[in-house]
Amino acid sequence: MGEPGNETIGPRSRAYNKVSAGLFPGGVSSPVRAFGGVGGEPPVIRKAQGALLTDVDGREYVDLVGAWGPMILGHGHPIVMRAVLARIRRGIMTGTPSPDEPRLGRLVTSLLPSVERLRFVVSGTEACMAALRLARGATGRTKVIKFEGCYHGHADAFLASAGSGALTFGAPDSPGVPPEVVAGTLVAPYNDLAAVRALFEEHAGEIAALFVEPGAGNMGLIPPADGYLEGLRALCTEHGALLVFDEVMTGFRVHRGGAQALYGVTPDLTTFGKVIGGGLPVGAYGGRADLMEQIAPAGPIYQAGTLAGNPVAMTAGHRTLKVLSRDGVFEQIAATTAHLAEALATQAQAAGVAAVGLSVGAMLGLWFAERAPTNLAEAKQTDLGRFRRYHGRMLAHGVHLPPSPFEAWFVSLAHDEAIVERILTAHRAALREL
Ligand code: KE4
Repeated sequence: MGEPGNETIGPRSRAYNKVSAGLFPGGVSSPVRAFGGVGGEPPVIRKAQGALLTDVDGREYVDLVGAWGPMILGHGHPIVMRAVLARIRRGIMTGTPSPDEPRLGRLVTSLLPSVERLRFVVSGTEACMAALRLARGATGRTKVIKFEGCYHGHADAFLASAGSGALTFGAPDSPGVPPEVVAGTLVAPYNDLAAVRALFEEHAGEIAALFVEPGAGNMGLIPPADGYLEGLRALCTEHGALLVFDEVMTGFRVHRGGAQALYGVTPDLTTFGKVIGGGLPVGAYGGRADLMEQIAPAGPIYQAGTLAGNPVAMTAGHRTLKVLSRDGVFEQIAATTAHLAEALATQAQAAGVAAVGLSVGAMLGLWFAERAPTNLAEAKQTDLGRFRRYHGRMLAHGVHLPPSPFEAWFVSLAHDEAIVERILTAHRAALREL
């Protein structure tokens, strides 16, 4: 938990946080929720509706976390809720084939033509872990390239950050990850094609796959530079490595067809999470049929999961994507996001605060800096202290931002003009108090 004394947090939130601190590491179910990146205590949220959260003390916040991406329609969308509640009444889980899996699967493949086959799992971590095993099994190679600041879930092989320098073997960035497990994880700076070319040349014939967030959201929002994704595609093709787009966050969020549709670059495999489940636990990996057919039981590469394809989760994901696919819906959310990013930046500059606002589809980034960073090293050079103070002041003024400068903000269909005005009013007040 962060520093005590955050005046925004009411007594009931404090009481819940105290009990949780005695039960869960850091008092939370996932580290970022503990507010360690910004200080203070998190409000304990008991209700969410539309763009609003209400905590256990009855305090209301405009939500820009959006469950870290899934709630792109806002909380409690009537079409999603009606279908989910009806599905629950027909049974929660059977562990057998259901009509709900092919219904969602066909919708996903219709939105992303590169996904000829897919497999549902229950988290983005599981999707990325399975995609790596598939890439290694299909190519007979073991090494993998990832990028500083990109996050592909907490499977051991991905918990590697660059050691000293940029072009180096991964060094574990968590105790419990044996060095040998990340010895084959090669780490390079984002948006640097020369660094990737050098890795492929140095490890010729040994690299199974390159994993990339085709729009980075785990070091703050950092879009791919012009030509970057095309360059990665060409290098992977040239060197016989699989290009894996981790679209857990960008999928259906930066474009209804994901970053691969937005940028026109086709990966060999794609991983999904978040929006694909509409807030219920769904992940997926998919891509070329010749690769996916190597997954058990069709092929020898093993992956399994008790709750995979949960019909209720399938239903939440299906209705979320159906509504998102309606003409004008995605465009409306993207337009709101772009307007908000622009207004946040211009109002900060008017207040004499250096800030850059950017948006990619329905993902938003606000940097306290003169220029938008293009990689993790530059992101770390932005005014992180100012973000910490700003986060606390925005919370005090009723806007719940992701509690870290290294996260993207998530806008939803429920963020209407009135909600946007509430955000900007809080923004102007917070800027005065920094
Ligand atoms: P999950 O296992 O958390 O469902 O997905 C892992 C993952 C994989 N790939 C990308 C691009 C991701 O953004 C994520 C998870 N994102 C974080 C938010 N930065 C989840 C929030 C959390 O860890 O609590």
